[in-house]
Amino acid sequence: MSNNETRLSHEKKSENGERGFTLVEAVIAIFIMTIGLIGTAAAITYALEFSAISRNVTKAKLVVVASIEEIESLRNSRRLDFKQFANAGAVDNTDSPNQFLGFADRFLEVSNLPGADGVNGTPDDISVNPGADGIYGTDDDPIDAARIRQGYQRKIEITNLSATLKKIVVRVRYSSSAGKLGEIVGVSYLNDETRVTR
Ligand SMILES: [Ca+2]
Repeated sequence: MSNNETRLSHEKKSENGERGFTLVEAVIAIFIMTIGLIGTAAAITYALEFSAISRNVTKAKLVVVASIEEIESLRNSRRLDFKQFANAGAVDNTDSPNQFLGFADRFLEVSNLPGADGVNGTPDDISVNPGADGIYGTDDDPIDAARIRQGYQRKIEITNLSATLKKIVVRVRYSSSAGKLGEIVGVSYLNDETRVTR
């Protein structure tokens, strides 16, 4: 066999038979691909979680705004007297047509059932009836759990700044990452519109 023939047969080999992957190369390729996929999966999981949290934050903000607007509306409609806007135990019901027990001084489930007093954020929310003791907002009230907005809790704090001005702080807790709770706080000031001369 001449030298030329030998070279030819070598060239033929590399033209036709493209050399396949060795087992080690395949394993390395799969390993690199797996790392890439794990990274992608982690990014997708993070994006989904982040989007769920931001949805909860948006809803919590809406609850804060709605709570402040409801309080303003209660004042404007004179459903409650200005002096009645207070937390439980601090309400002045003197000479008021509607008796009011006050906003709860603790976090309550947020619901779309304001209870017997028609005001959201009070202890009788989600109570279907007053229970055996005949008093709304106590522990024996049967509740309508279906009306609860799952994952949100609200607390309304009212401070008297003067005889005609109150500070309203609305705190709404929502589900954040890994079972933790986030909190959105809204602050508003309520003046005694009934005293404003028109
Ligand atoms: Ca209520």
